[in-house]
Amino acid sequence: MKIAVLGGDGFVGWPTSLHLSDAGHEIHILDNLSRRWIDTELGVQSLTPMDSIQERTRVWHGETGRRIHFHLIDLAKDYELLKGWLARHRPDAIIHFAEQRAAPYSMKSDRHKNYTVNNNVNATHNLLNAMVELDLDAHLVHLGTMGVYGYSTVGAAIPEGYLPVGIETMDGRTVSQEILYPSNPGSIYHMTKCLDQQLFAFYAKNDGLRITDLHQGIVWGTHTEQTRRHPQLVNRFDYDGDYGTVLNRFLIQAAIGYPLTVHGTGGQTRAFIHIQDSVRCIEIALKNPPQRNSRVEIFNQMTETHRVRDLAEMVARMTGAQIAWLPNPRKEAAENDLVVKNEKFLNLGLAPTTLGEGLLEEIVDVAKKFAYRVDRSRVPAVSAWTRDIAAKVEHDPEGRRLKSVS
Ligand code: USQ
Repeated sequence: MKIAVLGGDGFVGWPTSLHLSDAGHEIHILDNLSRRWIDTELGVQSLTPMDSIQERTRVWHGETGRRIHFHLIDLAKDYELLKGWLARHRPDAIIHFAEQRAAPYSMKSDRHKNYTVNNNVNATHNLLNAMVELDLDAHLVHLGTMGVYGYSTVGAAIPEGYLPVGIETMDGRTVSQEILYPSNPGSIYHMTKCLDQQLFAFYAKNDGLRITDLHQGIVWGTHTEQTRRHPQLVNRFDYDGDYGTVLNRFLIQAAIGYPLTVHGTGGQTRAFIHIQDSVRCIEIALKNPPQRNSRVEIFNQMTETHRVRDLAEMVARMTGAQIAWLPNPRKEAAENDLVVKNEKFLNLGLAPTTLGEGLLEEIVDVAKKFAYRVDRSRVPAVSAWTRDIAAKVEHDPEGRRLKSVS
């Protein structure tokens, strides 16, 4: 297949591009490199040293003889460029990762809120619009988030996208319907993924587009089979308070002797998936497209659920790290249960990689190897969800006053 990977320079986009190239597909990465600019804005860098996208694809070609093509395009801003590219290349499938994906970054300021909404919603809409205009029958696979559901405890498992409901009619009958599970975003970033869902539902209904939305949990790990093949193919690995995600952060913190930054009681339960499974799921989704004129296909792309404090205690046991119980910079439930259905991927052959498989040590080893690149002052999460909360988040675990509230 000829596959366009939008956002193919990012944390999941890059290993997905390698995985699919390895499987024999023709890969075209479209990316505006915004993630690299955001590193510059925040004054942070990936724990792992990353080469330019051109250098990465050159090394891949040298290793495998396979070419990955790169096109510098901003989906949100360059509609005509995107449309022109799609008209010329007419890919069989499009994987859409090209969105700002960090909740804390999206909550940093009014400017960051605007950027996240404008970037994410316009990128998705420009793409759908161009596909219809060009009569392009490509299968669109989108990286959504488990966060569209919210994490509330309702005593029932979260279904894969759709919820059966009974609606009472005016003449006293009950009609059954399946609706999108009520969205309940916890950040501006998560809200943009809820808006994406509405765009997909409309374009599938109105124009018959074939769309799969993958509601992914928190990704952990860094290497995949392909990124291990050469030091310059290494994936990016974020540890800072905006882009680092919880388990990877704890592992890096343990490696550099920094207290593990648990927010609140650590009672938040979240869904997780290893990066290797993430790229496998995307391949499975590509092989199982929905029919034209059917509703959006939705998969829950996660393999396990864990409570944040259990993860911290596990990492502390494994490494001897200290735990810092910090005021929570986010507005979220202090404690929640989470049960998620994920039978669709399991039935299609996914064999989950779980936390107990020795991969945690591998991440600590990677973190130790590159510990010299870590700026400890960028570890605390300083982005507060409201002004009231900002006033409470005063010091980092090492006792320094945080800049954002000074
Ligand atoms: N947390 C801590 N300490 C930390 C970092 C986070 O206790 O140092 C807590 C947070 O308060 C939160 C939980 O851990 O309760 C998860 O935070 P996270 O930063 O790991 O994940 P999140 O902000 O939800 O976002 C990440 C990805 C996003 C993806 C989402 C999937 O950045 O792109 O969509 O995970 S999900 O969480 O299932 O919605």
